[in-house]
Amino acid sequence: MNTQSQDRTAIIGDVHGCAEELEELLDVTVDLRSVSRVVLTGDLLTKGPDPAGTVRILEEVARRGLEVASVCGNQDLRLSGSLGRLVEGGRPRSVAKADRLVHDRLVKGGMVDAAVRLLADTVERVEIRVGDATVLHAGIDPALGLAATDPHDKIHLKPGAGRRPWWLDYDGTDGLVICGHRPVASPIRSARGERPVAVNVDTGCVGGGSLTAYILETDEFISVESRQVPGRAARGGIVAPTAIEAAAPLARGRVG
Ligand SMILES: [Mn+2]
Repeated sequence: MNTQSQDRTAIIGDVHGCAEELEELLDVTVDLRSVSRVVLTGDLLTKGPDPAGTVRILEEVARRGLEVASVCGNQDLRLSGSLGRLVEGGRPRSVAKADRLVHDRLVKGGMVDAAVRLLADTVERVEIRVGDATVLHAGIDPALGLAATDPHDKIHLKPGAGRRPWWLDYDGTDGLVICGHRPVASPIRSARGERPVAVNVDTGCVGGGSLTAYILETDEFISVESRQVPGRAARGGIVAPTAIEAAAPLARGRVG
């Protein structure tokens, strides 16, 4: 089937308040790859330098007529609760210090109400389907599959001691699953033959890595370097993922 070049999807990893990098990555993907739909893997506003700018850029993108939505990250969920309490006049000490900092920056940038709206939309979406692909924040339990993984795990899943990242054990049965949440040095692409089955697009921008978009229809990764390292010049371009082979199919227990 032919995919219209105007109908492409950019799936962007955890932004964490890195507004400049987000703006640059959106410019690159919209201009070079005719992206018209943006899906973010969540964890939008915490940790990084410019949550107000991040909200403003996402609003502008929507005004320009692009479809834009984010799945719910663990930090979006926590921040959404914190902002709700602060906006309703709750005592600052009742929320985590990190969330107070985000709140103060949003106030300074005049974006509190817009951030509350953005997070209200975000926390509603544990996963977003685009064709046969599913975007979610943290991952799935490969032994249970997409449908049977607890929504809490889809948002919070962390490999425990000795537990492997979910994508190493996912056989692709439930189609392509794309996550963020766990920063990696270069994006992860697990494939069965030519077909990608698992992608991690969080390349740790807020920690000095890069911000990456996965172009779903062309199976390409485009990154811009993080500005969170002093003196580093911005540079965008196509990057090669870490390629891994999908796990062998598992015998799954029947549910019901
Ligand atoms: Mn996360």
